[in-house]
Amino acid sequence: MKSSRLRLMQAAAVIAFILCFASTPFEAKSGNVYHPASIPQVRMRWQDFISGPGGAARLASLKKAVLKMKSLDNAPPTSADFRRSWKYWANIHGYYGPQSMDGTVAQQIAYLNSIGLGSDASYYNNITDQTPPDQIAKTVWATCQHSAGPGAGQANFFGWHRMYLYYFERVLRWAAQDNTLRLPYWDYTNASEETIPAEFRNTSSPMYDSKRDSGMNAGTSKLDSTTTNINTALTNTNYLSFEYGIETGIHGYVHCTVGPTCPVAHMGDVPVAGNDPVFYSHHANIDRIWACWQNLHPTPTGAPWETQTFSFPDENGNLQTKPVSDFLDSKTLGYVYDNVTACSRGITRRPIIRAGLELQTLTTEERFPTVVGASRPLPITGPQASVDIDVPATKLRALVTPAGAPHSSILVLRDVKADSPPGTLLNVYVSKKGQPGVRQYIGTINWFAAFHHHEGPSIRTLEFDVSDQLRALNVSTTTPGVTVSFEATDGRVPTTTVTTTKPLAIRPEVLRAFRPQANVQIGSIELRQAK
Ligand SMILES: [Cu+2]
Repeated sequence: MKSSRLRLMQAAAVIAFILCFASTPFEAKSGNVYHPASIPQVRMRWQDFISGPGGAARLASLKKAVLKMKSLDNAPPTSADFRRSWKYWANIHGYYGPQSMDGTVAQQIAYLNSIGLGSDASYYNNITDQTPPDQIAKTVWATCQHSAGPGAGQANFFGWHRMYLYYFERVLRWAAQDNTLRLPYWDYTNASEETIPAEFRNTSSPMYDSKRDSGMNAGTSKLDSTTTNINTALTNTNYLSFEYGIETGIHGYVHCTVGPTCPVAHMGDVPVAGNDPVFYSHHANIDRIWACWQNLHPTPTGAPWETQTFSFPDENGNLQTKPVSDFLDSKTLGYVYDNVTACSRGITRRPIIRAGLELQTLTTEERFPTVVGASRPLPITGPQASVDIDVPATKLRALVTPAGAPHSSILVLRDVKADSPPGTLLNVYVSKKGQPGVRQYIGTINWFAAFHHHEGPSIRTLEFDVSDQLRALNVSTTTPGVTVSFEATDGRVPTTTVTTTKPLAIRPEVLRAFRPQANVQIGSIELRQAK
């Protein structure tokens, strides 16, 4: 029989072990300053990250890490150092090369030339073909995931990118030798933070990238605060619909608008987007938006996407393979977001409904079964286009729920496609039938990840919650339908723009950028009513 002293010592050892390892499910490297922190640290808003006590030290640590990673770009290709390099982490998102699904740099340039965008070929200067040097690289390069849309079983846009940032951040900590370093996020959902943060625009900073829209990089252009408002998106109770909406909405919009345009390097082109330092603060914000949603809605458990596994190298260059389910709670990953309980801009107009988990797997057609009106196919051959949807006045009126009710109606844009990149984004508005001058903004169509030179253009179905817009339009018992209109935009607004309630004229550079030969087509537009 063991002595009580021995049992006490065993218990102490067990407690010490738990204290050391329990807070992270991952392999802790004891003795290393960069082992996954056992106490969650805050991923901060960029402007808080760089200011206040410690701000200068935090920024210095981040810049040191980025410089260190960039210094390893030419490390021996099968070394752990190469797996810690800037280039390697960009290649994990995507790359060009003879073995890449996306083809070579030369093929991308030839594609741009073939569709009349040859003037953007210079953005590919100094971008070189990459070849995975070993089995680890073959396993992890170009593995970025997209969401499959409402009702689909697999959906790991959020899951894969959270894992990607987690391991990237571990490498950052190793590179800075700073166990407290966490990725800051660029919070463009805040209407006062629409300009790319100054550090990323400073040409002598390691955070600078010349391959962006020149106005965005000069700070004379900024994002459009109408497009970056996620108030309505956060009220979406369906996980797959929310994920798809964020990916095809604000996420792609920021890529194409920092651009210079889609599909052009860096941020506008999937295979090379991860080369731009602002990519990681953009995706930290997308990850935070997911955390915001998780804070408001129950995350479904046991969904097929949670058991999917992905592989990344850790800061020691060792391959790690984990299921997405290990990454649902950021606290266990060593970070939490500030402001995660206050993600909406001001007061939301709608309460958050904590919907049952069964709702998470429903398709759009199951959630919004009634088509109250549908349009004819709409070709968009000019920078402005519109189409009417006839709806009996009583049916339209019935869609208008009191302010504060759950979302009651959506607009589904079926089979949105184009032969080649349209050169601009498209803002989408809804108005009373025949009155497109008095319109409500509902969303922006971007073309991030929509074109690949090796395959035809993707055909996407997009959906927009229009409950608040229909209420604001004040449709009456004599309103016989709605008009949906589209207007070309480059997604940017001059920083000197004064807020106005009147629609502004389309700027000349946007008119020049719009490409009618892209032959944008909207298969049909349906106005659908919730169950
Ligand atoms: Cu992205």
